[in-house]
Amino acid sequence: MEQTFLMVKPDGVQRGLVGEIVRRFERKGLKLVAAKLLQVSREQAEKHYEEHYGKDFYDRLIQFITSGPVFAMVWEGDRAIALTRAMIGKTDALEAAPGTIRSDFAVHTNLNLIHGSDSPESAAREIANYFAQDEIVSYEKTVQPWI
Ligand code: RTP
Ligand code: MG
Repeated sequence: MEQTFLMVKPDGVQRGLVGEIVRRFERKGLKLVAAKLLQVSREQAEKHYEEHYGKDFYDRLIQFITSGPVFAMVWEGDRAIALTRAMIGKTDALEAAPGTIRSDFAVHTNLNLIHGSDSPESAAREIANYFAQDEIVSYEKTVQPWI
């Protein structure tokens, strides 16, 4: 069982797409184990995007992710990291496959609505950047054996 960190970015919150995005992962059959609306701090943003430090778009990323509230979540399930990345779609909306979140709702690479962890290591690091251990809920979902 894998956990992944997903975050509706400030553009998704402003556009009222939190419900639509959550709905997709719920219907897929993944399990929501933590969620909250928050304002990303400068320190959290730098940790979040440390792999992009020094790139020409780094400052824009930090500015954007701290520009308004985000909806942070932890989802759990078999192969949750790869599945949610596939549902999110490629970084550039133009390359994202039809039916993915970015293809269906995004126009620009820098306003691409949602972040998803890309490996178990980044998931662990990102979950710890936004959630305390006691904010992650452990529970049985009775529908799980049917998925
Ligand atoms: P994310 O981390 O947000 O889930 O997106 P991703 O894995 O698809 O893309 P990543 O390579 O991690 O890049 C993080 C965010 O930086 C912006 N970006 N801009 N060439 C560019 O101008 C460029 N490349 C990346 C995107 O907003 C991307 O989501
Ligand atoms: Mg990434």
